[in-house]
Amino acid sequence: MFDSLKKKLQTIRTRFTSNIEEAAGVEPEPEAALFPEVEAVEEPIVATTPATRPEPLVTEKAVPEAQEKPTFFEKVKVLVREREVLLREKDIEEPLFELEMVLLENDVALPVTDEIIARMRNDLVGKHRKIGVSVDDLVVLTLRSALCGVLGDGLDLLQYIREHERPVKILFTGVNGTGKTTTVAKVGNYLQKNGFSVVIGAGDTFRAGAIEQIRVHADRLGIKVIQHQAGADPSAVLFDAVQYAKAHDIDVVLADTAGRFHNRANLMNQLEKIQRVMKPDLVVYVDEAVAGNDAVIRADEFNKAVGTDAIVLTKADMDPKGGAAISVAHTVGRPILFLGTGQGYDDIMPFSPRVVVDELLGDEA
Ligand SMILES: Nc1nc2c(ncn2[C@@H]2O[C@H](COP(=O)(O)OP(=O)(O)OP(=O)(O)O)[C@@H](O)[C@H]2O)c(=O)[nH]1
Ligand SMILES: [Mg+2]
Repeated sequence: MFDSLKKKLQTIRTRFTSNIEEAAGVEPEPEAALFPEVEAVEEPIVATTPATRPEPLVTEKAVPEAQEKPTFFEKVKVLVREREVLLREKDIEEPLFELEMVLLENDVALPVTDEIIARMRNDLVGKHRKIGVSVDDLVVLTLRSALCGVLGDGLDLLQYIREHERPVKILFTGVNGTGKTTTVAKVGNYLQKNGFSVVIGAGDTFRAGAIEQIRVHADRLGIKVIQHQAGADPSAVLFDAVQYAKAHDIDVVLADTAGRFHNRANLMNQLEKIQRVMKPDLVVYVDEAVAGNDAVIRADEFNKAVGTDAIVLTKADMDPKGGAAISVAHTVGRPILFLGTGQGYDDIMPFSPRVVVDELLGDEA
């Protein structure tokens, strides 16, 4: 997942680190003032040449004192740990530009890229930054905070369901073939495993074979499906699914729908009708991570057309770039709920910005 971006970020980390180390190196740090005895340690080393050795007593006297003092290596370590550096724009201009290019190449949307760069600049430039044991720590910390800043908070579906009146009604929308039906099945499986009862509404009455497809998934998972015949009004199907849930104390209704593009007026009107009739608690927009910027643009258009409460990005397992995952929440202003990570029922990951950033900044295997 996101391997291309991950590799590039490793390179960028190194670039930032070496630039900051360089900047720290030219800073007139008060090393001598902090540890004046560093010089005194160096003197006897020079004095060991037999021709210039003045008084052997100097080294003998130094031995008991040296035992109480830190060694030269320890002093240097402390110096590095204690060092503060004031970074200027020009110190990190180059790696910032490289980071910008890497993000854009990996399909991170332009405004989101700008936001990440601005956060990095704001965190690093013109401030006294303490350089820890490793400069890389500082870089990772800053990059982590910039990425988390645009990823938002995610949405914990289990907590959402616990806190809401049952049945919680979730409507899945999106363009054709992105993984809506598979996601409905995966989410059903995930909720059942977490102790919630589920019913699925077969709301795609449009595409041939769609009802049969969701039925096969649901049968495998032992989930009840409410269905009408092909061509029926999806609002009626989903209304029935909600009624069934109410009558049987089912916790969650998952509504599958036909794929549609936001500019197909009749299909979007149909979606609005579904919303009026079913009154979903959550409208979840599903798109595929591999679509990159297209997915982000479509998600935004869908949100403007019919509203969106959360986003699922499928096929993250096939996406080396990660641009959509990084951009979509910030662009649409709605959280990512899950990432789809494969074709199996368990291949779904509740979206946690922290876990995604760990994955991106983790050390390469
Ligand atoms: N690798 C991978 N494949 C996925 C994932 N999610 C769905 N797919 C595959 O994507 C294809 C389309 O999935 P569907 O669930 O039928 O997509 P849909 O959005 O319901 O399609 P329509 O109903 O035709 O609009 C199937 O082959 C799925 O197995 C995922 O997370 N990873
Ligand atoms: Mg489908």
